[in-house]
Amino acid sequence: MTHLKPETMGQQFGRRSWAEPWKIKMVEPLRMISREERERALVEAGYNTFLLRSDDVYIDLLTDSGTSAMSDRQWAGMMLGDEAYAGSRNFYHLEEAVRHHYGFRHVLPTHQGRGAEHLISQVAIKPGQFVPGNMYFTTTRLHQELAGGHFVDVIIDEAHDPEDLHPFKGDVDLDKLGALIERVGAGQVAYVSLAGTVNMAGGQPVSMANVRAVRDLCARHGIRLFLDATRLVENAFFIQEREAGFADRSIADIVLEFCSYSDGAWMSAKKDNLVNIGGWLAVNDDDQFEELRNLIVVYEGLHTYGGLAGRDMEALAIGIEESVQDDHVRSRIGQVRYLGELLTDWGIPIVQPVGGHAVFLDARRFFPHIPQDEFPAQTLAAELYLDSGIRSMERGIASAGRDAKTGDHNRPKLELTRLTIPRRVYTQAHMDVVAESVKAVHDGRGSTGGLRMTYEPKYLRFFQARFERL
Ligand code: P71
Repeated sequence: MTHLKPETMGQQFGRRSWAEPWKIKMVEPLRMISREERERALVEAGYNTFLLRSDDVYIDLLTDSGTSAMSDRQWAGMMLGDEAYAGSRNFYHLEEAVRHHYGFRHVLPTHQGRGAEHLISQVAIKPGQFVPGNMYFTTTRLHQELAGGHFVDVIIDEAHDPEDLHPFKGDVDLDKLGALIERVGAGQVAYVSLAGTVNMAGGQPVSMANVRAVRDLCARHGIRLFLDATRLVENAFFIQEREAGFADRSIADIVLEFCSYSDGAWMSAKKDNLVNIGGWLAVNDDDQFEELRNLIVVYEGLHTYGGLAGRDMEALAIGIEESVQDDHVRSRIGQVRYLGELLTDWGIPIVQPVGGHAVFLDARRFFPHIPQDEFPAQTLAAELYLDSGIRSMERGIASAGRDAKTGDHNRPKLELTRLTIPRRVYTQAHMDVVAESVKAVHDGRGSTGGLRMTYEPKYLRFFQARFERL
């Protein structure tokens, strides 16, 4: 038997290894049920990973949303909750943290990201207006549409091609944006909706040069620019890594500059900001803030809690500060990249370059024999669960929903299954187990058939839809 000399990851790449900038103080046991039990659980869940019980899941890569491990400082902060109905001291800590790290003047807490999306959409969109954005996100677009807006995708074409290696696949195509303004008139554009990074494109970043150019174009036409800041910290990492002139700037500094080109932002704090629940909305304009501050009491709660407990706001204020630390972001994205590099090496089709929060399997190339109307990405999520109890998420035709006018499926170019990595939760060994399971499903791909949808809810159908094997 040949004896292989074990090498660390760093040695394999000819460099010194890096490690997470924390150690583990508390653990949560994992359980893996048998293949027969998984088969039963999957049928019961209608082949939809959203409908599985988490007790039946081994490694949970459904989402990075609300699944982070909080730090000891955040947990200590939870004990300092000031649960006053009005004017909680934790609100002022949160307000200060958002002002300091994102640079906006007015801050409102919300129960999570979509609460903030709802408010900004209601206040900033007049029925019939257009909302250009760098690729849709499910909840963002729905709130824009519920407010009477029409979403228009103005992301660069490269974003729709999983094999294109453009370093900033989240960039806005300025010609597309310019043409829209020309066509409908600046007065009919509610605002530009810019997300950094772009979730549905594979966690792809926007460059600083691009946000500056978008800001200039908006300024020339008197159009506002709002950010989806959900994963803007991860976006800043890519700017630091890839954009000339930013290698020596801190992540915190890059985030602040990026925000300075915008009029405000909504935030799902369940991602970058390292909390299990929470969000915020921040704007600079006084009048717009007055309107939002009034509307929030209808839907979320008083403007000093917005649906959060005092303790939640304290954990969030501390989470914001921890989230912009360079060593944290480097190790977080390093872990995602590690999984992506393993799969790339093994010839498994994934979205390139590997993004910030997840590795996206390209289900079209993974299962070339399954037509899009038979839900290849949903099928892949189901097969991965069957193989090893790993839970992933469909981001393809089921997520894209139906065209509001024709009623037909939207058929996105990207048919992806997302392996989303929670922050500070899993180790490199978990990543190895995940990679081996993806490989096993890939090896057996020829015999895998597609799915048929048997139940379809009206809104955001992917959450509760049910499927069966064809
Ligand atoms: C994710 C989520 C959570 C989610 C939402 C919808 C379907 C499936 C899973 C949420 C985001 C997001 C961006 C860029 C706003 C929200 C809404 N992402 N913008 O990726 O990624 O935030 O969940 O706190 O309401 O799993 P919210």
